[in-house]
Amino acid sequence: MNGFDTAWLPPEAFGPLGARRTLIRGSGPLVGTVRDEVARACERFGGEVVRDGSYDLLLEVTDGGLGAEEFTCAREGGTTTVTASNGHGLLYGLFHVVRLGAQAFTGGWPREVHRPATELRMLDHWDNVAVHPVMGQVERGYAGGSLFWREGRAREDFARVRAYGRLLAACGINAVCVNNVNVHAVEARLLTDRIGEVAAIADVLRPYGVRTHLAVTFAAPVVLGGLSTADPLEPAVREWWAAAARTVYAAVPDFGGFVVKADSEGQPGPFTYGRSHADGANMLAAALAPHGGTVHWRAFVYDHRQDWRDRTTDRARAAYDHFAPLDGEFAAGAVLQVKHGPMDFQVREPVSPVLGAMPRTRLAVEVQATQEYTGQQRHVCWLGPMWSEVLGFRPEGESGPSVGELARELVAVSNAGDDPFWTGHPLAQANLYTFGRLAWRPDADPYRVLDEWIGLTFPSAPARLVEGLHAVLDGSWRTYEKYTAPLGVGFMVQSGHHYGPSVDGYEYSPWGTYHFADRDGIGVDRSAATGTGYAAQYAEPWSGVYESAGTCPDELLLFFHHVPYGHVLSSGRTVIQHIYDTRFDGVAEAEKARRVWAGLVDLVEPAWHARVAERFEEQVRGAREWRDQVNSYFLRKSGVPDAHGRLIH
Ligand code: GCV
Repeated sequence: MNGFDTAWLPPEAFGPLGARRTLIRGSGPLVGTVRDEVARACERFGGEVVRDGSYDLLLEVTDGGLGAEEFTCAREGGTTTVTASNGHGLLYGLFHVVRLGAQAFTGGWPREVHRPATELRMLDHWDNVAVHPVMGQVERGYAGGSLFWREGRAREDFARVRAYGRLLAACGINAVCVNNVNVHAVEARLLTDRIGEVAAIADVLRPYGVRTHLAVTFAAPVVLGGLSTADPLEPAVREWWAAAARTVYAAVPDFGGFVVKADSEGQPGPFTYGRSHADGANMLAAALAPHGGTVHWRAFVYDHRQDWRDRTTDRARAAYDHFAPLDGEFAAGAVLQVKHGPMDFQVREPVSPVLGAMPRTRLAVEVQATQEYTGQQRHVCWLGPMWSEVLGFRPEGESGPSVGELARELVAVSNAGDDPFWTGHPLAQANLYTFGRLAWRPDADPYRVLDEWIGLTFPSAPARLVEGLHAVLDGSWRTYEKYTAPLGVGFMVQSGHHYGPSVDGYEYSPWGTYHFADRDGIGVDRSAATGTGYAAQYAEPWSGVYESAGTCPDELLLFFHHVPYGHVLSSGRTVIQHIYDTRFDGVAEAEKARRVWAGLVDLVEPAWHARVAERFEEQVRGAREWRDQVNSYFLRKSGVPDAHGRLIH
């Protein structure tokens, strides 16, 4: 197992394999971090930090006209040179060298400039300070307790937070929100009398270039300030927030800003006062603006008390209906944080139409690294290919910009906790790393990013291990999709905790998540012609593509259309046969991945290998359960037998 403070630090970059003599020039707090990191690597692997004389690695702060997080890297005459205009860029440059390993000290190459494509690359922690009676300490957390909070307050020992800071810097993440967007009573006070605890965390993350953000409750002026209202247009409320922001910045001078979940799943918001979400967000942006902070205002707003009998309300429409009309009304310091799909982090959803509909709004795309609906870190499910598809989607078709180009920021719900392996399932570390690297460069090839993670995690991995890891991870998202809910229909999970199959688990619930399966067919009609009209929220060509069952991509068919079981997909199979076949295939693929992993036992550190092996037992059990429940349900509903006569119960 990697030590906490040396994870993703393989021996190839320093010592006999890499830099023997490193010269570091420049000053400033993050340059200190670079010095510490290099010193630690040399202590571990060999090599030394020198003050003069010859060197084969130069890390230098120069006045080269580079932006804040940028760096250059070149190799000439046996010396590798990294330059940046400040310590933050230099730190990223150092981690670039670490990623390259021995390759950073081989041959020569001209100066390359590296810069992030997005301004903010953030992890949202859904961590509660106090253990919540239903959600536990980390809402939808599958990696142990919180990294930040323990026994009702900030941890006393921050060694693990420091190690986390360096992991974040190693993959390019520059912001975290340290508490749950569902802000309970104790956590609300982090904004005011408990800000000191936030400041202590910020002090530990700052040397790694990570700014701290805080989730706040919209009702704070009432619940903390004793005001009678939280109306965003009320002067006393605005002054309360301005004063709160001043207190926060006095404690955390580089505080990033607030994250707000308003009018969503029971959280308070501006609707109570007949105000718009732009009114709410702009009030907070105004309070933060004098200090350089921003508010991340979430677009996850929908009616969670829907009557399942009501076919006119469509949860998928909600974010667009609420927010698209507000385009252009948000202040410069307000970022609209939009979930990548219109529903809720399902294994397959179309890309949210909001992302193509708000050109005059600063947008952040939110993905879920924590695997709430993708196996809860008990199943291996590497999400790189899914995120890459989302970021590569072009809302206006081929000639228009991609989501990765439209979004100025990327946010993931964190999958890390105080688990010894960081992420519960050790292979879920790949999701953390991949998110950071895709946030840095949304058009990066996710499979090359996976290679980087493999190189950092398994130093000098022999080809058999690299191939084995790719075999287990590359297709794992599609494998998971195959044995769970079919063709974009989503939500066939057990209610509440969302783990394991329950085909009708949400069918008659108030949450707006239905599949409408009956004896004849399945799916939600979201066409404009006969359904909820959701398909029309897209621009052309997508509105046309999704409108017709004939042109809708197979994998989203049941998201957009209600079709008979005998409907023939573009794959040539009927919907019902697709359901049966893919459930069987998904289980076979999970079983194969388990075998591949077992065959790597001689190449992986025993505790690491054992943890993954144990998770594979559960994954295979779970996949079979999914297969059998889903197939039996649809055989019983449709009465259509499997064309291949396999066992369905
Ligand atoms: C933090 C889903 C999850 C909730 C989560 C919510 C959100 O509904 O199940 O646990 O709340 O998304 O994104 O706010």
